[in-house]
Amino acid sequence: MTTHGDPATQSGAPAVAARTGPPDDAEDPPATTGDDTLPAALEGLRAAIGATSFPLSLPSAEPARRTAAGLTDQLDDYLLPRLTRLDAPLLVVVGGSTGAGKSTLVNSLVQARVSAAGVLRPTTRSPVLVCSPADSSWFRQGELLPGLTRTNEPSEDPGTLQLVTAPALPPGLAFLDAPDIDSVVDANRALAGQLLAAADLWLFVTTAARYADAVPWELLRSARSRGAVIAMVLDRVPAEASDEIAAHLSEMLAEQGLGQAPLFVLPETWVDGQGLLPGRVTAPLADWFARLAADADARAAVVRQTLDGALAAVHPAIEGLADAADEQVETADALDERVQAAYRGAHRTVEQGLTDGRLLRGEVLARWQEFVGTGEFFRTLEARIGRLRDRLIAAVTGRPAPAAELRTAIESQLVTLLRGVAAEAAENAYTGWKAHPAGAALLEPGLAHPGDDLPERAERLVREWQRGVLDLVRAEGGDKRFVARTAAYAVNATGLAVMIAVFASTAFIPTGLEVATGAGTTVAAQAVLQAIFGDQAVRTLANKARVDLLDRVRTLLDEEAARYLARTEAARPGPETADALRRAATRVEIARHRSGLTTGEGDR
Ligand SMILES: Nc1nc2c(ncn2[C@@H]2O[C@H](COP(=O)(O)OP(=O)(O)OP(=O)(O)O)[C@@H](O)[C@H]2O)c(=O)[nH]1
Ligand SMILES: [Mg+2]
Repeated sequence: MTTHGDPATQSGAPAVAARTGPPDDAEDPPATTGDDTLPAALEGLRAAIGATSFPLSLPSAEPARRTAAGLTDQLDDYLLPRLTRLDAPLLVVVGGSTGAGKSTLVNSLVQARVSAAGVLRPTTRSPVLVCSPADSSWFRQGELLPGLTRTNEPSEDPGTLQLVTAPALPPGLAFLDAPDIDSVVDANRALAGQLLAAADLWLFVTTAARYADAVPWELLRSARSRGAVIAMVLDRVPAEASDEIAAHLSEMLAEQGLGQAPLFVLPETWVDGQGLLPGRVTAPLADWFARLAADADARAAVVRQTLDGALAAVHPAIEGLADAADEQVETADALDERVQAAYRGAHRTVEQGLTDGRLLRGEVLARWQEFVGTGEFFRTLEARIGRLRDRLIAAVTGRPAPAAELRTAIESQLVTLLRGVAAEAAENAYTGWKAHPAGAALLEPGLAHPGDDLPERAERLVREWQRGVLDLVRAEGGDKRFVARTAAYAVNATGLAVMIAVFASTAFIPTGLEVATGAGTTVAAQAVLQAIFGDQAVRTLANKARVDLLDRVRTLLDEEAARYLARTEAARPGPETADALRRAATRVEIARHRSGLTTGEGDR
């Protein structure tokens, strides 16, 4: 009645043991001392993974986060404890779809109802580990799967591991009945994956009805790629379809590179009053495990193969993590560049505004002409300009001295320009990020506009610059020809002239001057500007004042850009992260080869 696949895999010692040769430790002694040991290398790897994060929302980020979490779990749950106790009992994790009969099979193999089997799906929600009483202290002490709280009672909490002993089970072998792998319950699915990663041997249970489902095959492929030792159970197979289904499943296994995995085909049958399968149905599987339990070398070979396979899979997995970390850094750089380009553009606009005369229009121009028109300006200047004075004063009707008004006009004109470019830059940076998924995820609406305190800061900037110009005139103008040495007003007037010169800093007079005003004042203003620009000393001062203004504008815009850059900075992995991962993985690889674990099976 009992049928199963390739009988060759089930004769003598378990087939998996036959495939793994003894470790070649004649040349390479197992590493046990110093920093080259596998445990030390794995601790280093764990730290390197812990130092890595993938905060930017990229397609590679979520898989990388999962891989990192999975690797960390596997290091803690299995690799590190297993390496320190290579002789610990072999753990068979029973996995598969819900209702496949996993719990029923485990109960039947240990001949006791240790794990509830039932009609409600899913039944098993928290793992149940059954071992020989002799092995219970190892599993209870919690080296393996340290994150799961040990309990003696059945539990629904996926954070617990129920421990049961079964006298029928020989020492050296334990079964872990896992929740279903394709559960609708998220926690079940995650836990099943974690448990399988802690298995020395995967016992994969599927049914005649479900063996073609996709999820199990995905898991099997990943197990295979990790070099885990796998055995398959095809459960509840109707007698008439047995050959056909077994052949088809064998074919599928071969296609997936799992042709070597022992396959046990269990016929559909009735469970007894205890919910156990008849002994004759489970006999081939029970025998296979009995031989494994009795053969310490075979068990050690299984452990080595799975362990080495898992270690061999570390390097490619870490390579993927390192690439994802690099991508994070590159993306952060690219996002930064979008912001910097927007604010560079803003700075350029201000620079242009200082050369194309646009600041010399409207109010500033009107105030300048008033200012010049009073004649007070000229009293402060040297004779060369002074010669113009009489002529100009005649041309310009006397008006109150509007130095303060000119200064205010300059301030408001500059502030308007700064607010404009800051608004434009914020919008451009916002659009630039919005167009990138990782950028969009970092945005918040306020970033589309300049910072709340920008108007205030712009005003302060201009006032400080104006004060700076006056300081400059005072410091440098003391022994210059054009400043009357004593008059405070001269400093003020020259300062304003310097500011105007900054606004038209090429030695040309903006055309706006002509259109904006009546002929008389235009002549005056123009003449004065020519006189001013003709003066080397004023030009020098104007250049310094211009550089100073642009420096301050740069600082202001940098502060604006910082609102964006702080976000990428917070998200950016350190530049060393990816290299640290790669170095740690290389160290593991070297330690693995030196450890004597390597059988060749893991080097796929
Ligand atoms: N007739 C028959 N019923 C079976 C067989 N194996 C399991 N069952 C029944 O199928 C139902 C599900 O079996 P379980 O052992 O609970 O299945 P499971 O894989 O542990 O399910 P989850 O814990 O939900 O993942 C139970 O009612 C079992 O009694 C079998 O070979 N024949
Ligand atoms: Mg179950």
